[in-house]
Amino acid sequence: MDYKNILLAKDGAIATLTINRPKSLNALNRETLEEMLSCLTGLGRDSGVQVLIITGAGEKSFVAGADISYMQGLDPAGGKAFGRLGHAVARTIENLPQPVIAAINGFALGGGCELSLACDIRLASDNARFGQPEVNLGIIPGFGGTQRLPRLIGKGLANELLFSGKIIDAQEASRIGLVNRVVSQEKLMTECLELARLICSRGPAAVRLCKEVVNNGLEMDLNRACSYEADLFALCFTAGEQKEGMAAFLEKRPANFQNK
Ligand code: CO8
Repeated sequence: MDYKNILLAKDGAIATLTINRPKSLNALNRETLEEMLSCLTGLGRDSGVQVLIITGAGEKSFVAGADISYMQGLDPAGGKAFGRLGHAVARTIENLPQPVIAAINGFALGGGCELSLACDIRLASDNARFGQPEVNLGIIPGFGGTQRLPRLIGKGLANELLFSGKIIDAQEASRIGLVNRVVSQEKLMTECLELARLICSRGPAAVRLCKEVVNNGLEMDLNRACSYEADLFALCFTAGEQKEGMAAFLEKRPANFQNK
């Protein structure tokens, strides 16, 4: 399917979704979010895709936020609909069976920072900048930032970013746990692809179950979450992957999970 605001590329089992509005620093308007929702829904059903990378076009910006020129004319009903669309995109990313890596190649502000928060893993280039500058526009984050940011980096650090709207650099983002690590701009996609390939070499069903139990388990109390983990652990023993993985270890050879 052809999209106007995003690009989708596939390289074997790795898909890359690029938000492609570089002239407005990849700001998210309604059309872009709708295209993302449609594309992500399709990827979720594509068993040939094992890892998704999300990035922004150009060298300056991942996503500089929701599109301010689109939001300017919204009334409360329009604001709610736009917020709900954003949440649908974020929830779809979280609920995708495949792991999602955010390749943060520049500004990740407002909705851009929030988009990265919905991903499972965040790698940033050294020119990346992060912030939730919404209060500077007279609004609050509406794409999950008030919820996912404190859950990821803790309430105190999140509140500082949310209340001040200040922008931090990639090193600071790494120090506070907002991103996994920082690499040079030139190496960002290579690092993301290397990580994606490593994930693809593991048992695909096991990787998907890991994502499911981490995301759902974090919403439960520890007792229920551990019991849930035990159920999914048991499920692993119904699949050929477990037999192949363990046989390979004992036979001192690399596991081959294809078609297991
Ligand atoms: N929306 C629309 N256009 C944008 C945005 C944006 N968020 N960010 C940049 N642009 C446009 C600029 O208007 C400019 O367009 P033009 O060339 O036509 O004038 C072009 O991109 C280049 O930007 P700048 O000239 O400003 O580039 P600078 O290098 O000088 O500055 C900055 C880069 C610092 C990133 C600056 O552009 C900026 O501050 N942008 C706005 C950042 C921001 O406030 N983001 C938060 C937006 S609010 C939000 O995200 C709410 C989330 C709620 C979502 C709800 C559901 C999805």
